[in-house]
Amino acid sequence: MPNLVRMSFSIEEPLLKKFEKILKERSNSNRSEFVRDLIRDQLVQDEWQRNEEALGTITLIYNHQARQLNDRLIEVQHHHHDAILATTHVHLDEHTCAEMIMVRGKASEIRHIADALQDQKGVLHTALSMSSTGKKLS
Ligand code: NI
Repeated sequence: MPNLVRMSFSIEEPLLKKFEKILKERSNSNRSEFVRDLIRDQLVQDEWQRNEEALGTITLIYNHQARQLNDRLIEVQHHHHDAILATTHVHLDEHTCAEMIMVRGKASEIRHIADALQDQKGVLHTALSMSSTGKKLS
């Protein structure tokens, strides 16, 4: 564990009130932990902007009865087999599927995979959760 260093900063009172309101709404948070989380969020955004190695989770919602959609989705994933770490498939109802695909690679490749999956006809919704390999977060 690195040494902890205390710091202080100035902030406008109305903004401080908003900050304290946010903290109150989060049940398990203190000021220091909140600021650390904000800094790490920014570091992750920077990793994505600089197109570094990142971790992403792509969530797909689709109707499995759409023409050859399963085959097309699997084809895209096989094309990027080196980057795809794991896939979880959940049957939401009689027709609707949810698939969560965990991807590790350059940020641009993760975005490309998400776009290629979203472009398949029959995909109802795609969400990309942008996270980090964690190497630079401590
Ligand atoms: Ni299914």
